[in-house]
Amino acid sequence: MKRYTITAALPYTNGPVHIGHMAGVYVPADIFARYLRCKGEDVIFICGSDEHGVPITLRARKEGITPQQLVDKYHTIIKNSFAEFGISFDIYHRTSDPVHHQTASDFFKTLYDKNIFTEEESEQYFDEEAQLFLADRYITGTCPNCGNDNAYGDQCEKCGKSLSPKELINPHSQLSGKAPVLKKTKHWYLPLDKMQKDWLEAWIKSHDGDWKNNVSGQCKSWLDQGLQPRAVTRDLDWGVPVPLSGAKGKVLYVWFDAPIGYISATKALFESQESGARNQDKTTLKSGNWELYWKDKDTKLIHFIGKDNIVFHCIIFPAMLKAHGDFILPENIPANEFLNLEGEKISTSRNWAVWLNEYLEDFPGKQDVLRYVLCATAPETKDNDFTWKDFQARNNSELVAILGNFVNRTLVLTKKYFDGKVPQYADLTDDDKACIKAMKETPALISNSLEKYRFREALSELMNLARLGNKYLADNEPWKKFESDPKRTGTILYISLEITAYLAVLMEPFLPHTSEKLMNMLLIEKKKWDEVLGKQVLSVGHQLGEASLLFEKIEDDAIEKQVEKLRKTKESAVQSAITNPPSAIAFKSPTTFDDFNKMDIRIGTILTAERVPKTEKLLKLTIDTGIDQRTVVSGIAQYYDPEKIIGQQVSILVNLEPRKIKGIESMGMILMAENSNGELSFVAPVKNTDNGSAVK
Ligand code: B3M
Ligand code: ZN
Repeated sequence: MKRYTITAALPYTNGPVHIGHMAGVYVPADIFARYLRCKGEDVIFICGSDEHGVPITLRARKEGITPQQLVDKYHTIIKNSFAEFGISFDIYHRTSDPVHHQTASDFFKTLYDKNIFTEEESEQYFDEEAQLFLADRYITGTCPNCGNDNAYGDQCEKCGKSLSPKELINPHSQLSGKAPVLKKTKHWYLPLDKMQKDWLEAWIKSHDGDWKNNVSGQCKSWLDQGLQPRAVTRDLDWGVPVPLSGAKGKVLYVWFDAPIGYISATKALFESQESGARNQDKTTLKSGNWELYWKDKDTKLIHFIGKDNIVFHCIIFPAMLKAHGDFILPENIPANEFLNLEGEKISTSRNWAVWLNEYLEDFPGKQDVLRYVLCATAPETKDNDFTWKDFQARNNSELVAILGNFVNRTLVLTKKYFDGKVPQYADLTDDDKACIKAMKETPALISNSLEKYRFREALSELMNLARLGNKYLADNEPWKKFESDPKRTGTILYISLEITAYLAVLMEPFLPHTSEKLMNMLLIEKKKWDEVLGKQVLSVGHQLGEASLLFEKIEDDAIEKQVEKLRKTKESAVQSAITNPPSAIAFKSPTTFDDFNKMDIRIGTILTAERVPKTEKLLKLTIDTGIDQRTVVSGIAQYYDPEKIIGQQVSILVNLEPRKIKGIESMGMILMAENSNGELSFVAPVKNTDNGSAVK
């Protein structure tokens, strides 16, 4: 193969990414891309934000902001946390970008001009009050399969069945809450039924054995049911407009435009490279042009995804690519299963997740610990569970006790006996030779596993090398020999140092931050694997740099904090179920008028508002209380845009003790009404009232 195009699923931009996404998609994809680079392969690693689709418009509506504002917010959060975590995309693009709109639009037009689509007029649900057709998640109702009352128009999340809106019992609109009516509308369909017979089924079957079992299995069950024509347009105002006259108010279906996002990101990568705009120190410049990475048959296209995206990447996108005619088809789609958290399904809506951006805040500098744990427990063949206890144990008894300990002992002893210079070796024993042999075999073992997408196995081969080193040191005890036999001590440390250097090189795809740190300690340069492995990495007499610990122990209190955070999430879910039951309303216990009177609540007006940096929820407000102007920090950023609330009147508790929040002194508290979904809105006078007016 001449080159590789590696893609990682484009995350929906309606929330940050969590450990489930990381373990299933981004960590393995990154390991793979880094591995290929280490081998000197020509590779591009592509990702970006998936910014269209109904969940985004609904979420924006809920937050009272525009879809563009919503995606801008999460695009930035996601992009930054990927970068900080060391996910080495060559580009992190976005589907609201004009390059993407143009590419997706052209793609559709090509298929249209080739007469690929069928056009069909059908009756679809329409909300008369909102004057909108109700695509996918705009409509909910009872699942015909399991009776779940909150099934969506495209899927029931309880039983997993994929649905069409008309199958829902008792459908109602997410916009008005009313029952929708049926109205005629026209859409364009990709004739998957015909394609199945023509080539698709045969193509998928030709990959039996090289695609993972879970992937082939899902494809087979889709094929067995018989593929149906699939609508690729929607009546919606957020997305890529359908580029046809007579298609006003219609956009491309999000799953039509999103995978084209991989192509537009590639175009954007080369465009920015040509204009010199790209940060060029991160990854090497690519040669050629974007088309080579998508159209040349010597390119291997590999999609990293989660299991819920299999049908789109194994069936629909290949169908689109083939229908277009110019493109290569994916070589492999190593989809993973799901990662659970503390025994329960990760859920964005229930906030049952470890969010990457929060992890990075809570564990600064510990990117590689999470990378390690997520790779070691990756849900490769079945769903798997992440627990904080296991996270701690893997850090303390694997990274610290095995890898870190071996490297540290080796470097410290070399410093002590040989002034930090690589010692001379001589008279290798059988044990030495066996050790060197095992060391030299490790790269091939790792490569073998990675090329089969067995990331856990690959990582354990790496750790086996560290284990081997530890055992070698323990068996040979160089610290007991220096006095009597410095020559032997030198040989033992030389071999230990070679293992350390091998580890530094081989760990790069898995633990890139640690690899860099260790290379700095060894004072060696990052090189392609073939240039160093199998040869002598460290020359005798080479001066090593300063040693420091690679990993540190994670104490119980750090773990307890995380467990506590999850416990609170659960408690607030239970609480909101108790305090917000549909019928019974639980009030707080009685209080006195005097107690109430202790609170000085006034009407004030918001003069300025800005986000508190590095927080998701906090706004810093200046309030005119009629008596003074003061700063208040308020946890409302998810519900109000700072620009839009200037001039808003609020109720403020002015005699609350000042509190420091994120280093800002907050003088009072804004009163908010919280509904059963935990959404907040201001409690304000119904007509404009003088600032300073008392609320009693
Ligand atoms: N946005 C779906 C997901 O995050 C998605 C993938 C698009 S890949 C082209 O599950
Ligand atoms: Zn169901």
